[in-house]
Amino acid sequence: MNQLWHHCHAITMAGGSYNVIENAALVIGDGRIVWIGAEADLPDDVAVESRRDLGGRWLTPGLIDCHTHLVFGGDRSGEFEQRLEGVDYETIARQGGGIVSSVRATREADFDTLYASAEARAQVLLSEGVTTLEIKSGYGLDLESERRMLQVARELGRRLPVTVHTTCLAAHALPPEYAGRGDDYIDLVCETILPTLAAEGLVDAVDGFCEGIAFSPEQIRRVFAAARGLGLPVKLHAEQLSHLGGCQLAAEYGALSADHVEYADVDDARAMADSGTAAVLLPGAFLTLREAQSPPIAAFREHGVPMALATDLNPGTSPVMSLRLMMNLACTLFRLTPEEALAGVTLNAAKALGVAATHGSLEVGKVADAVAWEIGGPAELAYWLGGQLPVTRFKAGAVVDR
Ligand code: DI6
Ligand code: FE
Repeated sequence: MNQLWHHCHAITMAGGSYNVIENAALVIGDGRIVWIGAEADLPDDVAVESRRDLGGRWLTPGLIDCHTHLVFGGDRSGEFEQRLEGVDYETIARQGGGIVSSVRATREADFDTLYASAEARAQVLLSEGVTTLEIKSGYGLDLESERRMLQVARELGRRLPVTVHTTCLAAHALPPEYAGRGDDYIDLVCETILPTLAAEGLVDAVDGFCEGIAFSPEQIRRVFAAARGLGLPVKLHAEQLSHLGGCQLAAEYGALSADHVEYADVDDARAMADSGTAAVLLPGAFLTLREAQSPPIAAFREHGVPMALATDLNPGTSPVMSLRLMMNLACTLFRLTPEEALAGVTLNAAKALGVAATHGSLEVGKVADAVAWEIGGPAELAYWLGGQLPVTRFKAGAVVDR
Protein backbone atom coordinates (compact mmCIF):
# COMPACT_ATOMS: atom_id res chain seq x y z
CA MET A 1 0.00 0.00 0.00
CA ASN A 2 3.02 2.32 -0.24
CA GLN A 3 2.76 5.54 -2.19
CA LEU A 4 5.63 7.50 -3.62
CA TRP A 5 5.74 11.29 -3.48
CA HIS A 6 8.39 12.69 -5.77
CA HIS A 7 9.53 15.71 -7.80
CA CYS A 8 9.65 18.05 -4.78
CA HIS A 9 12.09 19.74 -2.43
CA ALA A 10 11.61 18.67 1.17
CA ILE A 11 12.12 21.13 4.02
CA THR A 12 12.29 18.38 6.61
CA MET A 13 12.74 20.46 9.82
CA ALA A 14 14.58 17.48 11.33
CA GLY A 15 16.29 18.76 14.47
CA GLY A 16 14.48 22.08 14.06
CA SER A 17 16.50 23.25 11.04
CA TYR A 18 15.42 23.43 7.41
CA ASN A 19 17.51 20.37 6.46
CA VAL A 20 16.43 20.71 2.84
CA ILE A 21 16.53 17.70 0.57
CA GLU A 22 16.45 18.92 -3.02
CA ASN A 23 14.85 16.70 -5.65
CA ALA A 24 13.38 14.64 -2.87
CA ALA A 25 11.16 11.59 -2.74
CA LEU A 26 9.13 10.15 0.12
CA VAL A 27 7.61 6.74 0.52
CA ILE A 28 4.40 6.75 2.55
CA GLY A 29 2.93 3.61 4.08
CA ASP A 30 0.02 3.33 6.51
CA GLY A 31 -0.08 7.11 6.84
CA ARG A 32 3.56 7.31 7.96
CA ILE A 33 6.82 8.25 6.30
CA VAL A 34 8.63 5.02 5.47
CA TRP A 35 11.49 6.51 3.50
CA ILE A 36 12.70 10.04 2.68
CA GLY A 37 15.74 11.14 0.73
CA ALA A 38 16.99 12.34 -2.63
CA GLU A 39 14.95 10.77 -5.42
CA ALA A 40 18.19 9.57 -7.01
CA ASP A 41 18.89 7.49 -3.88
CA LEU A 42 15.52 5.76 -3.79
CA PRO A 43 16.24 2.03 -3.32
CA ASP A 44 15.12 -0.16 -6.22
CA ASP A 45 13.44 -2.69 -3.97
CA VAL A 46 10.81 -0.40 -2.40
CA ALA A 47 7.40 -1.63 -3.53
CA VAL A 48 5.26 1.34 -4.53
CA GLU A 49 1.61 1.05 -5.54
CA SER A 50 1.00 4.67 -6.51
CA ARG A 51 3.03 7.72 -7.41
CA ARG A 52 2.29 11.41 -6.84
CA ASP A 53 4.23 14.02 -8.81
CA LEU A 54 4.45 17.14 -6.62
CA GLY A 55 5.39 19.30 -9.58
CA GLY A 56 8.59 20.74 -8.14
CA ARG A 57 6.82 22.18 -5.07
CA TRP A 58 8.38 22.61 -1.66
CA LEU A 59 7.14 20.20 0.97
CA THR A 60 7.07 21.08 4.69
CA PRO A 61 5.66 19.29 7.70
CA GLY A 62 1.99 20.17 8.26
CA LEU A 63 1.71 23.39 10.22
CA ILE A 64 0.74 23.16 13.89
CA ASP A 65 -1.12 25.98 15.65
CA CYS A 66 -0.35 25.05 19.26
CA HIS A 67 -2.28 27.80 21.10
CA THR A 68 -5.80 28.92 20.15
CA HIS A 69 -9.01 29.92 21.86
CA LEU A 70 -11.04 29.55 18.68
CA VAL A 71 -14.29 28.38 20.28
CA PHE A 72 -16.17 31.38 21.66
CA GLY A 73 -19.46 33.25 21.41
CA GLY A 74 -19.82 36.82 20.15
CA ASP A 75 -16.95 39.11 19.29
CA ARG A 76 -15.18 42.05 20.95
CA SER A 77 -14.80 44.57 18.16
CA GLY A 78 -16.32 47.18 20.48
CA GLU A 79 -13.39 46.75 22.86
CA PHE A 80 -11.05 47.08 19.93
CA GLU A 81 -12.55 50.52 19.36
CA GLN A 82 -12.25 51.33 23.09
CA ARG A 83 -8.59 50.39 23.09
CA LEU A 84 -8.01 52.59 20.08
CA GLU A 85 -9.46 55.43 22.13
CA GLY A 86 -6.81 54.77 24.76
CA VAL A 87 -8.45 52.45 27.30
CA ASP A 88 -6.03 49.63 28.12
CA TYR A 89 -6.71 45.87 28.30
CA GLU A 90 -6.43 45.62 32.09
CA THR A 91 -8.82 48.55 32.61
CA ILE A 92 -11.38 46.99 30.27
CA ALA A 93 -11.05 43.70 32.13
CA ARG A 94 -11.55 45.36 35.51
CA GLN A 95 -14.68 47.09 34.16
CA GLY A 96 -16.32 43.74 33.44
CA GLY A 97 -15.33 43.64 29.78
CA GLY A 98 -12.53 41.55 28.40
CA ILE A 99 -12.60 37.82 28.94
CA VAL A 100 -15.76 38.02 31.03
CA SER A 101 -17.76 39.54 28.18
CA SER A 102 -16.81 36.58 25.98
CA VAL A 103 -17.86 34.33 28.87
CA ARG A 104 -21.35 35.84 28.81
CA ALA A 105 -21.68 35.35 25.05
CA THR A 106 -20.25 31.82 25.18
CA ARG A 107 -22.58 30.72 27.98
CA GLU A 108 -25.55 31.99 25.95
CA ALA A 109 -24.53 30.20 22.75
CA ASP A 110 -25.76 26.65 22.14
CA PHE A 111 -23.57 23.88 20.74
CA ASP A 112 -24.53 24.41 17.10
CA THR A 113 -23.97 28.14 17.23
CA LEU A 114 -20.57 27.70 18.85
CA TYR A 115 -19.67 24.95 16.42
CA ALA A 116 -20.60 26.93 13.32
CA SER A 117 -18.53 29.98 14.23
CA ALA A 118 -15.58 27.87 15.38
CA GLU A 119 -15.63 25.75 12.24
CA ALA A 120 -15.51 28.85 10.05
CA ARG A 121 -12.44 30.09 11.91
CA ALA A 122 -10.77 26.69 11.85
CA GLN A 123 -11.31 26.41 8.09
CA VAL A 124 -9.36 29.63 7.56
CA LEU A 125 -6.41 28.24 9.52
CA LEU A 126 -6.57 24.94 7.66
CA SER A 127 -6.68 26.65 4.28
CA GLU A 128 -3.16 27.91 4.77
CA GLY A 129 -1.57 24.66 5.79
CA VAL A 130 -2.55 23.83 9.38
CA THR A 131 -2.90 20.08 10.01
CA THR A 132 -2.85 20.10 13.84
CA LEU A 133 -4.64 22.52 16.11
CA GLU A 134 -4.80 23.09 19.84
CA ILE A 135 -8.07 24.51 21.18
CA LYS A 136 -8.62 25.77 24.72
CA SER A 137 -11.76 26.14 26.76
CA GLY A 138 -11.82 29.09 29.15
CA TYR A 139 -14.83 31.16 28.08
CA GLY A 140 -17.31 28.93 29.92
CA LEU A 141 -15.95 29.02 33.49
CA ASP A 142 -18.64 26.65 34.74
CA LEU A 143 -18.88 22.91 34.27
CA GLU A 144 -21.50 22.89 31.55
CA SER A 145 -20.11 25.70 29.45
CA GLU A 146 -16.53 24.46 29.69
CA ARG A 147 -17.79 21.01 28.65
CA ARG A 148 -19.67 22.47 25.67
CA MET A 149 -16.57 24.32 24.46
CA LEU A 150 -14.45 21.17 24.65
CA GLN A 151 -17.15 19.11 22.96
CA VAL A 152 -17.16 21.61 20.11
CA ALA A 153 -13.38 21.31 19.89
CA ARG A 154 -13.56 17.51 19.77
CA GLU A 155 -16.29 17.67 17.11
CA LEU A 156 -14.08 19.91 14.96
CA GLY A 157 -11.43 17.19 15.08
CA ARG A 158 -13.99 14.59 14.00
CA ARG A 159 -15.53 16.56 11.14
CA LEU A 160 -12.51 18.41 9.72
CA PRO A 161 -9.27 16.97 8.36
CA VAL A 162 -7.23 18.25 11.30
CA THR A 163 -5.95 16.75 14.54
CA VAL A 164 -7.35 18.69 17.50
CA HIS A 165 -5.70 18.77 20.92
CA THR A 166 -8.01 20.03 23.66
CA THR A 167 -6.85 22.05 26.64
CA CYS A 168 -8.96 22.82 29.69
CA LEU A 169 -8.40 26.47 30.58
CA ALA A 170 -11.05 26.75 33.28
CA ALA A 171 -8.51 28.83 35.25
CA HIS A 172 -8.65 31.61 32.66
CA ALA A 173 -10.60 34.29 34.53
CA LEU A 174 -12.77 34.64 37.58
CA PRO A 175 -16.42 34.21 36.60
CA PRO A 176 -18.65 37.08 37.86
CA GLU A 177 -20.58 34.83 40.27
CA TYR A 178 -17.28 34.16 42.12
CA ALA A 179 -16.25 37.82 42.42
CA GLY A 180 -14.00 38.20 45.45
CA ARG A 181 -13.85 34.42 45.91
CA GLY A 182 -10.97 33.36 43.70
CA ASP A 183 -9.93 30.48 45.93
CA ASP A 184 -13.46 29.08 45.93
CA TYR A 185 -13.49 29.14 42.15
CA ILE A 186 -10.15 27.30 42.09
CA ASP A 187 -11.78 24.69 44.35
CA LEU A 188 -14.50 24.27 41.73
CA VAL A 189 -11.88 23.92 38.98
CA CYS A 190 -9.80 21.37 40.89
CA GLU A 191 -12.56 19.36 42.53
CA THR A 192 -15.28 19.39 39.88
CA ILE A 193 -14.51 20.83 36.46
CA LEU A 194 -11.15 19.15 35.80
CA PRO A 195 -11.94 15.68 37.15
CA THR A 196 -15.36 15.55 35.47
CA LEU A 197 -14.21 16.70 32.04
CA ALA A 198 -11.08 14.56 32.22
CA ALA A 199 -13.22 11.52 32.99
CA GLU A 200 -15.34 12.35 29.94
CA GLY A 201 -12.23 12.23 27.76
CA LEU A 202 -12.46 15.89 26.83
CA VAL A 203 -9.11 17.08 28.19
CA ASP A 204 -5.68 16.47 26.67
CA ALA A 205 -3.89 19.14 28.76
CA VAL A 206 -4.54 21.74 31.46
CA ASP A 207 -3.73 25.44 31.18
CA GLY A 208 -4.13 28.52 33.37
CA PHE A 209 -3.70 32.29 33.22
CA CYS A 210 -1.18 33.42 35.82
CA GLU A 211 -1.54 37.19 35.94
CA GLY A 212 -2.65 40.06 38.17
CA ILE A 213 -6.02 40.18 36.36
CA ALA A 214 -6.41 36.40 36.60
CA PHE A 215 -4.86 33.89 39.04
CA SER A 216 -1.87 33.96 41.37
CA PRO A 217 1.00 31.46 41.23
CA GLU A 218 -0.38 29.87 44.43
CA GLN A 219 -3.76 29.33 42.80
CA ILE A 220 -2.21 27.99 39.60
CA ARG A 221 -0.08 25.62 41.69
CA ARG A 222 -3.29 24.03 42.98
CA VAL A 223 -4.58 23.64 39.43
CA PHE A 224 -1.31 22.01 38.38
CA ALA A 225 -1.41 19.66 41.35
CA ALA A 226 -4.94 18.62 40.38
CA ALA A 227 -3.82 18.07 36.78
CA ARG A 228 -0.91 15.96 37.97
CA GLY A 229 -3.31 13.89 40.07
CA LEU A 230 -5.31 13.21 36.92
CA GLY A 231 -2.19 12.36 34.91
CA LEU A 232 -2.64 15.36 32.60
CA PRO A 233 0.18 17.53 31.22
CA VAL A 234 0.13 21.25 31.97
CA LYS A 235 0.95 24.52 30.20
CA LEU A 236 0.61 28.12 31.33
CA HIS A 237 -0.13 31.67 30.15
CA ALA A 238 2.86 33.16 31.95
CA GLU A 239 4.59 36.53 32.28
CA GLN A 240 2.39 38.15 29.61
CA LEU A 241 1.78 41.51 31.29
CA SER A 242 4.06 41.24 34.34
CA HIS A 243 6.60 38.92 35.95
CA LEU A 244 4.84 36.80 38.58
CA GLY A 245 6.93 33.61 38.47
CA GLY A 246 4.68 31.59 36.18
CA CYS A 247 7.56 30.26 34.08
CA GLN A 248 9.35 28.88 37.13
CA LEU A 249 6.13 27.26 38.31
CA ALA A 250 5.52 25.78 34.86
CA ALA A 251 9.06 24.44 34.78
CA GLU A 252 8.64 22.94 38.26
CA TYR A 253 5.66 20.96 36.97
CA GLY A 254 7.46 19.91 33.78
CA ALA A 255 4.99 21.92 31.72
CA LEU A 256 4.82 21.31 27.98
CA SER A 257 4.96 25.06 27.42
CA ALA A 258 4.91 28.52 28.94
CA ASP A 259 3.09 30.90 26.63
CA HIS A 260 3.38 34.64 25.89
CA VAL A 261 6.46 35.03 28.17
CA GLU A 262 7.17 38.67 27.27
CA TYR A 263 8.31 39.38 30.84
CA ALA A 264 10.29 36.15 31.29
CA ASP A 265 13.97 36.53 32.18
CA VAL A 266 17.21 34.59 31.86
CA ASP A 267 16.53 32.51 34.99
CA ASP A 268 13.16 31.54 33.55
CA ALA A 269 14.83 30.51 30.29
CA ARG A 270 17.30 28.36 32.22
CA ALA A 271 14.55 26.67 34.23
CA MET A 272 12.48 26.03 31.09
CA ALA A 273 15.48 24.54 29.30
CA ASP A 274 16.06 22.18 32.24
CA SER A 275 12.45 21.01 32.32
CA GLY A 276 12.07 20.76 28.53
CA THR A 277 9.33 23.40 28.58
CA ALA A 278 8.76 25.14 25.23
CA ALA A 279 8.26 28.90 24.97
CA VAL A 280 5.18 29.69 22.89
CA LEU A 281 5.49 33.14 21.35
CA LEU A 282 2.27 34.93 20.44
CA PRO A 283 3.09 37.98 18.33
CA GLY A 284 -0.57 38.59 17.47
CA ALA A 285 -1.42 39.37 21.10
CA PHE A 286 1.80 41.36 21.45
CA LEU A 287 0.84 43.50 18.45
CA THR A 288 -2.82 43.89 19.38
CA LEU A 289 -1.97 45.03 22.90
CA ARG A 290 0.81 47.23 21.53
CA GLU A 291 3.17 45.75 24.06
CA ALA A 292 6.63 47.21 24.38
CA GLN A 293 8.49 44.37 26.07
CA SER A 294 9.62 41.56 23.76
CA PRO A 295 10.15 37.99 24.98
CA PRO A 296 13.79 37.16 25.87
CA ILE A 297 14.63 35.56 22.54
CA ALA A 298 18.40 35.70 23.07
CA ALA A 299 18.09 33.87 26.40
CA PHE A 300 15.82 31.22 24.88
CA ARG A 301 18.35 30.70 22.08
CA GLU A 302 21.31 30.60 24.43
CA HIS A 303 19.74 28.03 26.74
CA GLY A 304 18.15 25.97 23.98
CA VAL A 305 14.51 26.56 24.90
CA PRO A 306 12.39 25.41 21.93
CA MET A 307 10.48 28.43 20.61
CA ALA A 308 7.04 27.73 19.20
CA LEU A 309 4.73 30.25 17.53
CA ALA A 310 0.95 30.32 17.52
CA THR A 311 -2.00 32.53 16.63
CA ASP A 312 -3.54 32.71 20.14
CA LEU A 313 -6.74 33.11 18.06
CA ASN A 314 -9.13 34.72 20.55
CA PRO A 315 -11.78 37.44 20.48
CA GLY A 316 -9.97 39.88 22.74
CA THR A 317 -6.25 40.15 22.39
CA SER A 318 -5.50 38.22 19.22
CA PRO A 319 -8.23 38.16 16.57
CA VAL A 320 -5.76 36.39 14.30
CA MET A 321 -6.67 33.82 11.68
CA SER A 322 -3.30 33.32 10.01
CA LEU A 323 -0.44 31.25 11.36
CA ARG A 324 1.80 32.32 8.49
CA LEU A 325 1.20 35.93 9.42
CA MET A 326 2.54 35.02 12.88
CA MET A 327 5.70 33.71 11.22
CA ASN A 328 6.18 37.07 9.58
CA LEU A 329 5.45 39.03 12.76
CA ALA A 330 7.77 36.85 14.82
CA CYS A 331 10.57 37.77 12.42
CA THR A 332 9.69 41.45 12.18
CA LEU A 333 8.76 42.10 15.83
CA PHE A 334 10.87 39.53 17.72
CA ARG A 335 13.74 39.12 15.24
CA LEU A 336 13.35 35.40 14.76
CA THR A 337 14.91 34.05 11.59
CA PRO A 338 12.53 32.60 8.98
CA GLU A 339 14.04 29.23 9.84
CA GLU A 340 13.20 29.67 13.53
CA ALA A 341 9.72 30.83 12.54
CA LEU A 342 9.13 27.66 10.54
CA ALA A 343 10.47 25.54 13.42
CA GLY A 344 8.03 27.47 15.62
CA VAL A 345 5.00 26.24 13.69
CA THR A 346 6.30 22.71 13.07
CA LEU A 347 8.73 20.83 15.32
CA ASN A 348 8.67 23.22 18.27
CA ALA A 349 4.89 23.51 18.13
CA ALA A 350 4.79 19.71 18.25
CA LYS A 351 6.99 19.88 21.36
CA ALA A 352 4.58 22.40 22.92
CA LEU A 353 1.82 19.80 22.44
CA GLY A 354 3.92 16.82 23.51
CA VAL A 355 3.69 15.15 20.08
CA ALA A 356 7.17 15.68 18.67
CA ALA A 357 7.79 11.92 18.52
CA THR A 358 5.15 11.60 15.79
CA HIS A 359 4.67 15.09 14.30
CA GLY A 360 6.45 18.29 13.40
CA SER A 361 9.09 17.09 10.94
CA LEU A 362 9.40 14.99 7.80
CA GLU A 363 11.31 12.00 9.14
CA VAL A 364 11.02 8.24 8.88
CA GLY A 365 8.42 6.93 11.30
CA LYS A 366 6.50 10.17 11.66
CA VAL A 367 2.92 10.71 10.54
CA ALA A 368 2.76 11.95 6.93
CA ASP A 369 1.12 15.31 7.69
CA ALA A 370 2.60 17.68 5.14
CA VAL A 371 2.01 20.73 2.99
CA ALA A 372 3.17 21.29 -0.60
CA TRP A 373 3.81 24.98 -1.34
CA GLU A 374 4.23 26.87 -4.58
CA ILE A 375 7.19 28.93 -3.40
CA GLY A 376 10.75 29.60 -4.51
CA GLY A 377 12.37 28.66 -1.19
CA PRO A 378 11.73 28.24 2.54
CA ALA A 379 12.13 31.88 3.60
CA GLU A 380 9.12 32.80 1.47
CA LEU A 381 6.87 31.19 4.08
CA ALA A 382 7.72 33.95 6.57
CA TYR A 383 8.28 36.68 4.02
CA TRP A 384 4.73 37.45 2.88
CA LEU A 385 2.85 39.72 5.26
CA GLY A 386 -0.41 37.77 5.20
CA GLY A 387 -2.20 36.75 2.04
CA GLN A 388 -2.76 33.24 0.85
CA LEU A 389 -0.21 30.93 -0.75
CA PRO A 390 -1.69 28.03 -2.72
CA VAL A 391 -1.21 24.84 -0.74
CA THR A 392 -1.89 21.14 -0.98
CA ARG A 393 -2.38 19.60 2.45
CA PHE A 394 -1.80 15.98 3.35
CA LYS A 395 -3.16 14.33 6.49
CA ALA A 396 -1.58 10.97 7.26
CA GLY A 397 -0.58 10.62 3.63
CA ALA A 398 -3.96 11.53 2.10
CA VAL A 399 -4.66 14.74 0.17
CA VAL A 400 -7.26 16.81 2.00
CA ASP A 401 -7.57 19.74 -0.37
CA ARG A 402 -6.64 20.58 -3.94
N1 DI6 B 1 -4.12 35.74 27.47
C1 DI6 B 1 -4.55 36.15 26.29
O1 DI6 B 1 -3.94 36.79 25.49
C2 DI6 B 1 -5.91 35.65 26.10
N2 DI6 B 1 -6.11 34.88 27.26
C3 DI6 B 1 -5.06 34.97 28.03
O2 DI6 B 1 -5.00 34.40 29.08
C4 DI6 B 1 -6.87 36.76 26.04
C5 DI6 B 1 -8.26 36.27 26.08
C6 DI6 B 1 -9.26 37.36 25.92
O3 DI6 B 1 -9.00 38.56 26.11
O4 DI6 B 1 -10.41 36.98 25.61
FE1 FE C 1 -4.01 32.54 25.01
